[in-house]
Amino acid sequence: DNELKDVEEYIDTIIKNDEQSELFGVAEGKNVIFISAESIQSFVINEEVNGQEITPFMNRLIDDEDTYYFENFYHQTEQGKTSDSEFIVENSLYPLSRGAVYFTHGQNEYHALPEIIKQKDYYSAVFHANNRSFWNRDQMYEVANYDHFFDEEAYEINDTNSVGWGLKDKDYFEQSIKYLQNLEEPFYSKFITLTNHFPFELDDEDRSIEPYNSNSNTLNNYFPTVRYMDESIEEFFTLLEEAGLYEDSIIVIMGDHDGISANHNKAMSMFLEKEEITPYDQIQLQRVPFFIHIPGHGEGRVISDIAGQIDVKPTLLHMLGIDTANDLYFGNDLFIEDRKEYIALRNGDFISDDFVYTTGVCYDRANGEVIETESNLDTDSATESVCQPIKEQVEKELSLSDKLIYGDLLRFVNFDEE
Ligand code: GP9
Ligand code: MN
Repeated sequence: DNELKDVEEYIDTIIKNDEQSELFGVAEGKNVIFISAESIQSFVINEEVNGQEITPFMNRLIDDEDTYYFENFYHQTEQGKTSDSEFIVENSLYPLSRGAVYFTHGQNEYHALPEIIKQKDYYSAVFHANNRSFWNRDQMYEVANYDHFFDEEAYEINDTNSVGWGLKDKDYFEQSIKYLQNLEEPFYSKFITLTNHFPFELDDEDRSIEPYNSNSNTLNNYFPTVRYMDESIEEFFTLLEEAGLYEDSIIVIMGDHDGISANHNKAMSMFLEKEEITPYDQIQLQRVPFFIHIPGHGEGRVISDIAGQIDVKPTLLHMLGIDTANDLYFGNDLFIEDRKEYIALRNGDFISDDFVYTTGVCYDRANGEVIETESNLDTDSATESVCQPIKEQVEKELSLSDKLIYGDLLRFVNFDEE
């Protein structure tokens, strides 16, 4: 119907183009190991607390010639938190502005990544040591066409190997490897870590660095659990090598969403050595790490272009050598030149190549200076505004994504695989 036509036309004209990425097919036939890293924000990367490096492994990974690291990559989640990030990555659609789309629209039809890669005979599995119905994952994973979900019942969980939300990340990766080794190849596997989750509890024996010292225990305890997750991922790399899985895989690491909310801004400003956390800073704090590690590739680098979770699906599909001409999505392949010039956050805020727009104010992205305030954005002089046209485009894009979801419109699309 008409709404679907609107979406298709928008995507054809605004989102997609014919440019083929230099990395198209680079991971063809390889396994994909996707690590959803709980609550990690980019401000901890290449930083120290009490004179100690917070993420030594990830910092080294950035310098590795096999790694692409995106330093201006934003999470785009809302109330659905981890599940929103999963939804964005699987579908390259926006989550909803209220509630969790995993719950509210779990009956829809989607055209998710695990389903698409079946055309290249990929087997797909999720590893997460929590109850399978949490975030309605059991239903959504089926809808997304994952072949298997290794939930908490696949793991041995007891008092000594758990903390906070459950199984400790190091034990989780250790116990996962036997399952991974037995998957049909090529596989797409998603690992969702848990230890670095609010309220950031950790046993002394697992604490390699000391907490920070501020008025926020949340921020204080965040650093040791981030470090623990960093170590657990390092150990996972070693396990993959020992299992002979490393060479034939690409490893993606993505922060799912922020871990430290604006409630802790006083402590955060102390840590960042800033007088205050402005709305501009608050947006910049929504950056999460994004790594694509391709063993043996040798051409990795740090990429500064703005990027977001919405871009992950087309990027990965193209790396796997899958054409997306018939797919519907709102992101761009991160390895093409000609991309959208903005990353839309779910509340209508955005980051563009030049601007950061939030709380009705348009900031210079380069230095955080105020360029325009609400008064000259929303008036008749809007035609002269630099942020207003992008703001309107972002609103349109979000509403088209919403239409797809509210109307369950993907059920009318013939994606015509193979
Ligand atoms: C729960 C875990 C954390 O299974 O993924 O969820 P969150 O609270 O971050 O959305
Ligand atoms: Mn999470």
